[in-house]
Amino acid sequence: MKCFSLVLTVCVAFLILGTGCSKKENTIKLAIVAQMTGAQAKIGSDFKNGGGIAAEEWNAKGGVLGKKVEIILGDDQADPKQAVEVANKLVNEGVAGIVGHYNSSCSIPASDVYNRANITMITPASTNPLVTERGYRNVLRICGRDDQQGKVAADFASKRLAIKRVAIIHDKTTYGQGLADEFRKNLGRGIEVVYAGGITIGDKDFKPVLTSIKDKKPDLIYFGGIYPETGLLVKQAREVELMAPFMSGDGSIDPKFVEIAGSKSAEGTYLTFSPDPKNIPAARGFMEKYAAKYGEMGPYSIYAYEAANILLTAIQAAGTTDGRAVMEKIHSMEFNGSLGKIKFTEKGDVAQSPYVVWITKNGKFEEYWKP
Ligand code: ABU
Repeated sequence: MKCFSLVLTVCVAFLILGTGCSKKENTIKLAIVAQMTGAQAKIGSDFKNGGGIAAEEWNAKGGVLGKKVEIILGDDQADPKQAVEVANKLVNEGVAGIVGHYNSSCSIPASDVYNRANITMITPASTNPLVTERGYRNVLRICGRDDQQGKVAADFASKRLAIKRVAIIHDKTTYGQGLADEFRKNLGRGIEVVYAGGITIGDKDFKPVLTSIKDKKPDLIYFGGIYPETGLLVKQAREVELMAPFMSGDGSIDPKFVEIAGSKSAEGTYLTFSPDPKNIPAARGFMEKYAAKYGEMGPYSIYAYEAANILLTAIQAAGTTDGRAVMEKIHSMEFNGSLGKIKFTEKGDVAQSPYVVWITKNGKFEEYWKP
């Protein structure tokens, strides 16, 4: 009787605190978190749609551990402080895994929160080396890294374009500045950096800086940043008759870049990204499904899909949502999904991440150069 009273008291206390008694989750909660609002919101949709298809497919097969997969969306607004706030909220909601974030500047501080809670985070797109260089076993990515991407861009500019003078701009973020630094570090001998400087995300008028770059007569303008600013820079460069080709990274390879720049101005822009998933037979099923449901997929839609599949596969294989068991499963397994075989290194990077150079032609992106 005494025991029953004690249990009842504890239950009442839990109910008062709003947590409920013997809280048994009926679903497996999977978080998809990125910038769902703001200038980069298109990326948030790409993540939501890609990860959502994975959840639908698992639910159609009976779910994971016999439970339905429930997607919990998080909006970090591409803001590091907001990312930490959202991370804490997702931990409190009891999510079993995180697909996200997009911006390296959000993934890095948010992953401190997930690390303390032993929740595995797989970022589909954060490429700054620091994401996986802090020894966090629960932090992984299925994209490549900017030390790889920056080198491929620099090799292309040095060897293929044989440039002699380059202007380097970045958006002052962890990703943009980091990528621009990697590009610069890997340039061949004898290439003069005629301009190097940062712009501010959200600014709309880049003509003063572009006009000063024009006077320095670069053969190439390299930009480390994301498509809203890339689009404006390319558009306004042509408006001030700065006609040197542009080059940027994976943050710019989005149809929105062409929409903002205009197809004519965007023509010939070089971008580094992973090889075209169109050429991966295993990617076809997802791509067709995505196109039928949402139209053209974004660069990282399939990466969000695959990150979700890896997390759900590991939970199923571990037989539990226990954070440590899930992260160890992920490290020990080889996954064979829509992007082909994926095996993680000890650090949490993918064992292989070959970057190639793409070119913008008639408003579309196509593979152009392989190192
Ligand atoms: N890698 C694309 C941009 C996202 C980021 O790493 O910040």
